[in-house]
Amino acid sequence: MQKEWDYTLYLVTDRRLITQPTLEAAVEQAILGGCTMVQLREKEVSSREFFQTALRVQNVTRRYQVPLLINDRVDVALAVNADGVHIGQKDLPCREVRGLLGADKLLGVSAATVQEAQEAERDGATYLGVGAMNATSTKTDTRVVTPPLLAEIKASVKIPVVAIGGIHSGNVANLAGTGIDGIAVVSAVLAQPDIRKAAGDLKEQFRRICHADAR
Ligand code: TZP
Ligand code: MG
Repeated sequence: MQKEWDYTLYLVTDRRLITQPTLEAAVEQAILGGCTMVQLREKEVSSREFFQTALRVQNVTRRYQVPLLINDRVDVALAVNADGVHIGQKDLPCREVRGLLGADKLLGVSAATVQEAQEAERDGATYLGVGAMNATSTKTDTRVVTPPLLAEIKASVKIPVVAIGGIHSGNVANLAGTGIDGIAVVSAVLAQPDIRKAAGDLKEQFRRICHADAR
């Protein structure tokens, strides 16, 4: 039986963007500002470096009891006993990942269509990451999801949905009325000079604008 998680402000990491000396320090500031989940996303490091970084970040997330998910790498997630994994449409199939992780771990799947969303739910996903809601230089190989499609995807599944892609304080209002459970961000938090304040402000804004229809 999985517990209820808080998806309100989901931080996805990118070490290229941090404004702190270390990723752990940046993650800690984001959590102090109110981030409710953390996904370690490492695209250009060795398996050993990924593993070691995961342990260091986990030191922080455990201290604040915030779940840590690992992007793509089920092996790294199992090796550090992370709280879950987030996969995309080109990674191992959701059903296989669920089998490897067991029933209790979080399993997030990126989806950009109703069909992908429903397949992921059927195959054992815990939540969906839907986007990209806006063009973003953080990840350039994305498909565009409009707010009406986001609302349609949310309405088509029972599992929580977080929106991702170029979301910041200037455009979060575009997501009002979609019913989403949270927003996932990289640069709007990690690339800011004051990470803690950026997280706090964005969370407050999302709550005000979107949370009324999130549950
Ligand atoms: N998946 C879809 S867009 C994206 C990912 C990982 C990057 C989001 O980064 P940012 O800086 O919040 O636009
Ligand atoms: Mg992936």
